[in-house]
Amino acid sequence: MRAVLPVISIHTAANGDPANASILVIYTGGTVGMAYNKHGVLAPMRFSEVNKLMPELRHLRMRVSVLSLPDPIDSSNVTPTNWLMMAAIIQENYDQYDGFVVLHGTDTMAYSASALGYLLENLAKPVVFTGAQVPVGRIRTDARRNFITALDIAAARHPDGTARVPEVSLFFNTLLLRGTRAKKVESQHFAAFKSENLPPLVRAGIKLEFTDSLIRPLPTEPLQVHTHLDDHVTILKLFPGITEAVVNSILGVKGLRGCILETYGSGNAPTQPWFLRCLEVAHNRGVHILNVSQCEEGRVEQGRYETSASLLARGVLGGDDITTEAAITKLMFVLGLGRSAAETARLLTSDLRGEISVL
Ligand code: ASN
Repeated sequence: MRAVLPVISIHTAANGDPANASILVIYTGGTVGMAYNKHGVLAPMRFSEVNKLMPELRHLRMRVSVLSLPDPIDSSNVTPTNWLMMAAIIQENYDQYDGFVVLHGTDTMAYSASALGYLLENLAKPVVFTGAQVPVGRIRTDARRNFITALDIAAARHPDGTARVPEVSLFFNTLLLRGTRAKKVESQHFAAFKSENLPPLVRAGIKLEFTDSLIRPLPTEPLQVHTHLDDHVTILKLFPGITEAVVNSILGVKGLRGCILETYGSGNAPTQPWFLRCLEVAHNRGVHILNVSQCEEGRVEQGRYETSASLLARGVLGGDDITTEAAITKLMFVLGLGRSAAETARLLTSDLRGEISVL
């Protein structure tokens, strides 16, 4: 049983304006809240320190409460346990808030936003991930703008009071992207995230421009928060020259249940007999293999070329236009449901949270 985390700070509009929304911020760490430590490297600060650097929070017309993970992390250290904890926090606080903002490091933000997308089924409120490339205490920080716009998006409602973006999303620089579509593409510049196969849900300029037709509709069923992720999974990225020993050792991992096979172009892979035999052996052992393209744009079309027809014949599943980030977390989620092999394969090839475009 997880200890309930205390709310560590609450801001309400300083000028006495009535709050027009109530938002819970979950602080996990990341550059957004880092400072240089005594060794001269960036490390996460506690939110009490971050808070002092963000006096703006008092000027928003919303009530902002903040929870922090017990030990804020660089997101390179994030684990499925952290994702389950974030989902549980949202479940515990779901009725008390209009929306949620997750402050997170950029390195694995697309993985975390994807994982939360799957774990939070029938979400009717916004969950917006954001972070920064430059820490909040630095003059040229992008933290303030990202954080404040994410709060605005989490608070945005239609005239009938329903949320404008009732899904897990990721805001960065000027774009709100679906969590299961986002990818970190930049480590130096501010425009760090892209979604190649789905346009942004919101563009933030002088105004917030919502593209309502792309935003997921409100669910008709109540929120269901899933509590299992199976980490018996791997990613096998192909490259010319990959050897049988490498493929065998990856697919032969004891207890492996699922593999993302990162292929070329529209889902193509070598047709050498040793390679196809490795796949066949893994498939016969019950390993689910999902074919995801190394290309950022476009989609897997198994059977278009001879080099992908051979995969189809060996039980490899087509990942359509899914990102690797959304695919590996989908694999953990679907395997965590503990369904039959046929149902697992059906779910892996179905659109669960807007992560693929079904043609
Ligand atoms: N290493 C940092 C993290 O992912 C990078 C960042 O947040 N910009 O936590």
